[in-house]
Amino acid sequence: MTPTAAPEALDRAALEAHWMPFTANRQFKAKPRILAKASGMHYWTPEGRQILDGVAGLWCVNAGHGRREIVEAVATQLETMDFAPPFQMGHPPAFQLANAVVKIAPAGLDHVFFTNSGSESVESALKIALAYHRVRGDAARTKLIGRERAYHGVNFGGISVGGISPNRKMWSASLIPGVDHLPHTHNLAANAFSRGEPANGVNLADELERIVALHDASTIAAVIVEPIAGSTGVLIPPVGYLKRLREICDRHGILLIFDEVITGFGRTGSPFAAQEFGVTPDIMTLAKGLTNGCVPMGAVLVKKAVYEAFMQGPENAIEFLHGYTYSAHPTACAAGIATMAIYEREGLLTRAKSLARYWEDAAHSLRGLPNVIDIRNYGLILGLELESIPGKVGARAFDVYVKCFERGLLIRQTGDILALSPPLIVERSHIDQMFGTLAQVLKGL
Ligand code: PXG
Repeated sequence: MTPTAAPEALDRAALEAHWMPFTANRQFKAKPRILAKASGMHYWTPEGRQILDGVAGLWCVNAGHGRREIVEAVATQLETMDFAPPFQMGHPPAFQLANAVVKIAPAGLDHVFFTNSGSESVESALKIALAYHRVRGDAARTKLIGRERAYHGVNFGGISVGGISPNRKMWSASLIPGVDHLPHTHNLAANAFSRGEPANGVNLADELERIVALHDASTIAAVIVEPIAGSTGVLIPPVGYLKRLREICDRHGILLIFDEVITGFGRTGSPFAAQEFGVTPDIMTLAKGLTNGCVPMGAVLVKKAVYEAFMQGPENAIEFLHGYTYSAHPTACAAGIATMAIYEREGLLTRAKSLARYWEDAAHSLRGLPNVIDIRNYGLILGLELESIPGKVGARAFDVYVKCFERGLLIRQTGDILALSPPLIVERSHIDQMFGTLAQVLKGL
C-alpha cells in the first residue's frame, strides 16, 4: 500500500477549519490521528502505517473496506442517474433495496422508510410511532419510553429518549416532552465477566410495568431500546429481558422499537438482534451496515399493521408528512444493494456466530490484567471496562486507545470502557492480533 496523502498537507493550520464531531478538537489538533486509506481489515495512515480495524470504522464497515462491487455500483449509479426527487417520484434502486432489506428482516417487518443516518432513523421511528396511534384514533398515546444509558443519535427526539446525560444536559430545557426512562441493565456487581447474555437482570424489564402504572397505558405510544447498547459501553441484555419487554408492550398496546443501528447486519451472529434474541419489535431503526458505511443511509422497518394503519383515507392524500431530500438517494441505494449482495454471497450476516466462541475465549483471556474490571461479549462485540482513575473518568481508557493506535490497532473508547466490533470478514489471526495488542498495552499501563 502506498500512502495517498502527503503528511505535510495536514499541518496544524490545515486542521483548524474543521470543527470535528464528538472529538476533543484542541487535543486532537495538537496531536492528530489521521487515516488516509482503507482496504479489507485495514486502514493506513498518511505515512503508510498499517492499522488493523477493530471497530469496522464505527460499527458500520461490516463487509470490510474498499469492496470493489460497491465501488462499481456507486460509480455506475452516479453515471446513470445522480439524483432523483424522492417525493411523488420513484426510481428502481429504492424499491430494489427495500425488497432486499425486507428479505433478511425478521418476519413481519415488511415495509421500509429510508433516511440518511441512524439519528434520522430514530426521529422517523418516533414520529411513525406517535402518528400510528393518532391515525388509529388513539391520540392520547403520546408518551415515549427510552432507557438510561441509551444512545439513539443526537437529534432532539433521540437525545430525549436517550439516556446519556452529557449528551442531554446542554439542551435539557429543550428536550421533547412526555418521555420517561427505564433503568439501564448494567450491573457489574452481579454480572461482571459474563459470557454472552448476563444471568441477572430480567426483573429490570418489569420496571416498564411500574412506568405504565404511573402514566397509564392509554398515554404511552412506544418503548425504544437498543437490543445491545453500544455507544454507552456495550451493555448486553440480561437473559429473558427483551422477551419480557415485548410481553409487557403487547399487554398494553405499546409499540416496541428496537434501535438496531449497531446490532443490525450480522453483528450478533444473526442478520438482526431481533432474530438472535427471538423477539420481534414493531419498528426497527437501521443505518451503518446498510451501505457498509460507504454512503450515508439509514432506514426504518415497520410491521405491516403499522404501514397499513397509515394507508387509510383518500388515495390522493399523502399518508405520512415526513421525508428527506435524500431519502432513498440513488447512490446510497446502489451501495446498499451491492452491500446486501456481498452479505448474502459471503454469508456475512451469520459469520459472527461461527467466530463468536473464539472471540469470547480471546476476550476473556484478558481477565486478570491490570485495572480490568469487566469483560463482556456477544457475537463479534467486545466491551472491556477499566477501573477509573479517581477524578479522571475516561483518562485510562483514552490512554489505551491512543497506545493501541500507536501499535497499529483501532478500537473505540467511551468513558473507561473499550469496545471492539471488527468487520465481519475478520479472521482468527486478526482476532489474535487485536487481543494480543490490547493485552500488551494493558500490561504496560
Ligand atoms: N442509534 C444507535 C444505537 C447508534 O449506535 C445512532 C443511533 C445514530 O446514528 P448516526 O448515523 O446518526 O450517528 C447510533 C450511532 C460508538 C458510537 O462509539 C456509536 C455510534 C455513534 C458514535 C459513536 O460506539 N452509533
